[in-house]
Amino acid sequence: MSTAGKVIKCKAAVLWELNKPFSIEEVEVALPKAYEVRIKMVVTGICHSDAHVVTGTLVKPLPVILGHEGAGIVESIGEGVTTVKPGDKVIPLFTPQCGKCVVCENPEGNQCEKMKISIPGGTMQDGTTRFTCRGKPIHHFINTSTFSEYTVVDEISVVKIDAAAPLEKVCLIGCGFSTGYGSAVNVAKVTPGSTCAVFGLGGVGLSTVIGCKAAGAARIIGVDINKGKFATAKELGATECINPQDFKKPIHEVLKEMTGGGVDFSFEAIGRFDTELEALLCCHEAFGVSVVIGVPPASQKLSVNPMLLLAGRTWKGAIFGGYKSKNSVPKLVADFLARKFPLDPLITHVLPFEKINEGFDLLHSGKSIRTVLTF
Ligand code: CND
Ligand code: ZN
Ligand code: ZN
Repeated sequence: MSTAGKVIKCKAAVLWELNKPFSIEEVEVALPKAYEVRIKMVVTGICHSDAHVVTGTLVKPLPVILGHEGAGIVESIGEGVTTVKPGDKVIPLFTPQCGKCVVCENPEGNQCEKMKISIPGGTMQDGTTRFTCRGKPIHHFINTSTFSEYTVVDEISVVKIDAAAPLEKVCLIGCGFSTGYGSAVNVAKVTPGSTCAVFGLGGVGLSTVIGCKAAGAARIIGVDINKGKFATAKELGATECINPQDFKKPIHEVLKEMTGGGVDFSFEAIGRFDTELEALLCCHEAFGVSVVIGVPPASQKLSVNPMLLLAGRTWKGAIFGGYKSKNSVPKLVADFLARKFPLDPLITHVLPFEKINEGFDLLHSGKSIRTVLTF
């Protein structure tokens, strides 16, 4: 029975309050309005940014349906939609590409003016929501809300991908893989023969390792307090892995000694002030580039003396690996199909959607890299 033109009742994971488990609820998903797309989700990954909302590290309005690393099939489209049609395999884009704003028109940068990661948001572009649960409107999350059997997104926040793509794998291109990989190849622009340090070897950091290797780095040093991540990091290209807890001195000093003055490129894929500073300090003071990938705690500040940059260091950051999403995601999917990079080693667990809280427990315990939930 066709669902097009009807309100859909389906299951979704609703976060009602901070620091509480997700509640699997029946929600109503309204019709897509003009320039909107309703998607039947097939799979969704769990990323640490979702967990940051649960803990309040990333401030977003509640109640909310989280999830931003999914893949699905277009169920129906609103008036005026031209870039996707029902039946298309798609990936929702938490960083949209409107194609018209100053950022979209600039060859540099990718944070389209239609979405800012730093503002609460929580609605469609028209300021309203398409989700209702127990009679209450439920907020959207960064244009995606993939923790629902059906979701509605703006057309600028979704892209068609190759019909041959295995959705249970390429969903990672919706966030973790592209964020990490792009941080190495687009944002830092890692050079052949260089030395890199990657702080945090979760789904994002390991994808950075893959990117550093693809860019031809000669040395890739993984840094994590969970030694359980080292084997996969080495499989994906890390040449050495170190645990800061094994050393008495700060880890940036250890890294400087290991590399004769500092690494060429460093990446922080954790989301902590102390490690963001350590990552900055471990890159060479004259030519090092340090990239902030991890989402830092909201409404707190890190005090840094600009002297750290005066000798020539570069400190930068990016969302979604600096990729202009609509242009890049279909190409990344094609590259995956052409076996230019692996995704399988990043997917350690596959669970039915209903076990979403188990998936978050695996993330917090450090036992998983990526858990993919299937609908
Ligand atoms: P995940 O939890 O899988 O990995 C984090 C890793 O960091 C784990 O292996 C931890 O053991 C390790 N770690 C924790 N504390 C320390 C420490 N003190 N020193 C060394 N290692 C430590 O997280 P993820 O890979 O899903 O996400 C990583 C960060 O990237 C997180 O902050 C997330 O919010 C952020 C992110 C950013 C973007 C973007 O567009 N910039 C997109 N998605 C996620
Ligand atoms: Zn734009
Ligand atoms: Zn993410």
